[in-house]
Amino acid sequence: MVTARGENMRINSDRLWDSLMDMARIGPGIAGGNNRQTLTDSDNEGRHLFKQWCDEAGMTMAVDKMGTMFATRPGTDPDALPIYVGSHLDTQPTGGKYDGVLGVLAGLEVVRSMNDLDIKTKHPIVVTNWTNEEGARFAPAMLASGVFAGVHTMDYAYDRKDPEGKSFGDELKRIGWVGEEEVGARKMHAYFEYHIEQGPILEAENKQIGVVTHGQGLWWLEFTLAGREAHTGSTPMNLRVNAGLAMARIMEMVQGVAMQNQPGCVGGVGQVFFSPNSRNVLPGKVVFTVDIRSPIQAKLDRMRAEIETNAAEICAALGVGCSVEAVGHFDPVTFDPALVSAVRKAAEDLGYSHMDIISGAGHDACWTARVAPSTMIMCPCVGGLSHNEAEDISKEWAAAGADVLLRAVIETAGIVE
Ligand code: HGY
Ligand code: MN
Ligand code: MN
Repeated sequence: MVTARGENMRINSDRLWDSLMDMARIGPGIAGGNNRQTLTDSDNEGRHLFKQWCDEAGMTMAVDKMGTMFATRPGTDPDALPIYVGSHLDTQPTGGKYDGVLGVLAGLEVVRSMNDLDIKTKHPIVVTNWTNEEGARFAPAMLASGVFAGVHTMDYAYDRKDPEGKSFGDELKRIGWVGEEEVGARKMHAYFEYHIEQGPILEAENKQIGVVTHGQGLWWLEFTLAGREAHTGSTPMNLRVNAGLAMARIMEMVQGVAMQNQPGCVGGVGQVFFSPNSRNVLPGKVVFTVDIRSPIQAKLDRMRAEIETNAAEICAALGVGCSVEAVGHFDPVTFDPALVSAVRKAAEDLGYSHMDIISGAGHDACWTARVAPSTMIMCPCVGGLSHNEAEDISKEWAAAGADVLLRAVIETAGIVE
């Protein structure tokens, strides 16, 4: 039980907000957000700032071979497994200031506040920055936490290429963040991830806290279509082998499959590569990734099957070659009921409005849930907008979720008088 001393326990919201704004200055975007993609020089700069702050808070930093950062605040029982609090500092190319960053810096703020309040806990606390959560530069998303959970091998991860052909392993070495620690060697008592909702529900329902019970499952299906390069002007319509047209029809079909399977699923395309990508050449090759998600396993798998079957028919009708590779996947996840209850109780004790919610986005917690009790806390974001430089939250929303994180973590870590 949190003792009387903990009754009015709150984080320092000014300090949290200042840290968010300081981190946002690293890897600025072009429209007020961030472009601090994984393993870039700006990611490196953000990592060093986070390490400096952790050192100042008296924590000990360890780094594993995927570059994930683990900053430890000791507990009173050296044999007790730590409580982890984390998320990610890498952003999308046109990312916001809060996606991932809020969870890492709120974890730091939890430790800073425990230091201020001179709170000792039985279990150590470990604040975590997972490498390459976004999967924007190197697919798939949640790559380092996936290796940590035993879903991917490190060789697979090191070999992932970015659009310029650079490998994850080479880039991690280049920025100097290949740690000593074997990935997944450390064990967790529990894992908490605080994150903006990245959807419209909490704001629309006027709730301060999302008590996250589940996470959607996901497939990333990378289609490679083979057309025939030809002149866009002199090639008669009946002689075209048009991979671009096939892609357009597949994108329309994906929209239709998602709409036919409502409620509780989404489908779309965010990344397309045309080759040779010349205005007056019909594409010889088109590569694009279909992103489908649902909290319902059967629906997710049915949609995948339907999309792959329909895509093959669309391409056959146009004489376009079609191959597909799953480049990202995780099943729907159920978070740990005891930790979910700790989050709900913390919100109630603090007097914050709250509701149960399913995470629409993927998070590192979706993988840690395979190896340790895990859960998430969410705060609203303006208009539900994320993966957009205009992503925005209020200082009050940020602080409320961090207060809940502080209380839930301490409740789980066990205060020692
Ligand atoms: O794709 C996701 O849901 C996360 O932003 N990586
Ligand atoms: Mn995120
Ligand atoms: Mn994201």
